[in-house]
Amino acid sequence: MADPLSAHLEELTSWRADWSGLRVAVLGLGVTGFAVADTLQELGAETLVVAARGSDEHRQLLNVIGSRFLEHSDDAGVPEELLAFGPQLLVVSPGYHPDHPLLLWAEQAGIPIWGDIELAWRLRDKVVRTDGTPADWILVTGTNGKTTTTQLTAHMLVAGGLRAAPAGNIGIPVLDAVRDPAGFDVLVVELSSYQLHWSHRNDGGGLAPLASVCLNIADDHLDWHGSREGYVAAKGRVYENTRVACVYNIADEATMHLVEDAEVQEGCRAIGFGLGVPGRSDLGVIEGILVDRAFLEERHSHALELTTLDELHEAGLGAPHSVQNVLAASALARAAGVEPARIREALRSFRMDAHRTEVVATASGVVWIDDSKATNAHAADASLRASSSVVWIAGGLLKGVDPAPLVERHAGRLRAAVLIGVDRDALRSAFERHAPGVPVLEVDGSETEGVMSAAVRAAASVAEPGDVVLLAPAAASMDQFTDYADRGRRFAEAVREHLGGGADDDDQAAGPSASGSDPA
Ligand code: UMA
Repeated sequence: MADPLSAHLEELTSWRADWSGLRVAVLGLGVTGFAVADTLQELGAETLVVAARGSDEHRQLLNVIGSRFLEHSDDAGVPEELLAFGPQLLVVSPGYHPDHPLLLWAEQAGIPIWGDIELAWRLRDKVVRTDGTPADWILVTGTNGKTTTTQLTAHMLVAGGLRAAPAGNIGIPVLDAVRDPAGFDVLVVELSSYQLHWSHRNDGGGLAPLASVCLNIADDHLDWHGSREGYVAAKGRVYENTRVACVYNIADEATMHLVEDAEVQEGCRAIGFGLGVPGRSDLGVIEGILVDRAFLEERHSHALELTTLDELHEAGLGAPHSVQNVLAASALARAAGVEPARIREALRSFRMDAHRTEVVATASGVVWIDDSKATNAHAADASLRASSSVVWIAGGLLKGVDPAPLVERHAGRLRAAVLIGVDRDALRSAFERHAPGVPVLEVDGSETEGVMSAAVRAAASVAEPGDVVLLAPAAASMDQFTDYADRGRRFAEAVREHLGGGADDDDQAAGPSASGSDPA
């Protein structure tokens, strides 16, 4: 662009750089858009926030911070007010599809587009450590297990005496963490494929994490990325420029290839994790003991004990996919220098979040489990594997992914299926083709109210003692619920209402046994 200010964008790599007067269009007014506008206003930039919707609270707050809001429907062309504003930079919220008309317009007009992650990286020196350097970043991505691994890693770092916090896709905009006056030694940043798509632009942004992991790759968000290749490429960006350790999943070759293809910094190591006996430079399991064979001098002959499978079972982390998350988090924490004994301590005190294979109730020999967080086929797959006889509540927004392989794989363990949500056709036909013997019950309607009560009633009508009723929808929730948490909460309420006083007292005691199940 002719505007001389544009030339300075590449110099804007510090909180202390001169951001004043920069005209920035911010796309989206959710938690990200607000954090972006708030940050830039504080730095003296001029912001115009454009979005199809924004909460009343955010809109009011924009007024308070001196920004402006332009409500603009997604298909209404480029608004006059935006043209008149003449943005020199556009910062986009993660939920925007790359083909969004305003992004296509910005590209054509030569306006640089950044994501919030890139902006946060440039501003990470707002609060520095005693030695004057900003917090290190550890990046976590993958199709499933991101949030748990992010939380586990942060928990281990804190146990190791570091000031650390989780941020990013987990729900806390990284800009909020970067601006926290407390300051951190390490930020553990969960990144979605959307956020990775918009990061690592070559104009001065380039994230350089201490360590990074892509936990696994299965089909998800294909409608957003256009293809599996696009999705995988976005995930691969997590490893670019890593300084100490690129952590990958030995059981998922695609993650190893992403490490091989990544441009990393000199001396950075590839560290594998897996449920088998670890090779040198890996973390793994030997006779029920989780060990580190990567971060020690004598790794050809020794291994460091981290914890045992027995201890993980006691902490509710014994399912194979949880063990994988623990190994990945341990690798990241070890890369940051946390001692094995501190990792063990952290694992003893860690508690899983709600809606992740949470036992809601046990009654008449039936265990009711909320895994609403299973928003894609890969997560539902791991959840289904943990039980041998399941009444499966599934459906919602399938996001362009075919559910047939999942149905085919688990047909043998399904007592019945209860289908909810808008994309029931694809699920119904998958059952017709691949599991014709499994009874399929459907809950009509697209309203929030009543969906879960009807689903629970349907499940109860077919469940038998020894069964697990599993809400693991393999789909996003937004067609009928606010989010996965809302879906899980309503499920739990409906279960309690249905059972009345009939639930066993010790409903947390029973649960699906992960022993003997395949690794996820
Ligand atoms: N908007 C439009 N048009 C669009 C898209 C969005 O106008 O085409 C507007 C909306 O009207 C609203 C705003 O953009 O004003 C919402 O922005 P957003 O969808 O990017 O959501 P945020 O509230 O900013 O939250 C985002 C992440 N959301 C998504 O990626 C969809 C949050 O991840 C993340 O926690 C937060 O930033 C902080 O980093 C949520 C998520 O569902 C949990 N992530 C997906 C997942 O985990 O599968 C990727």
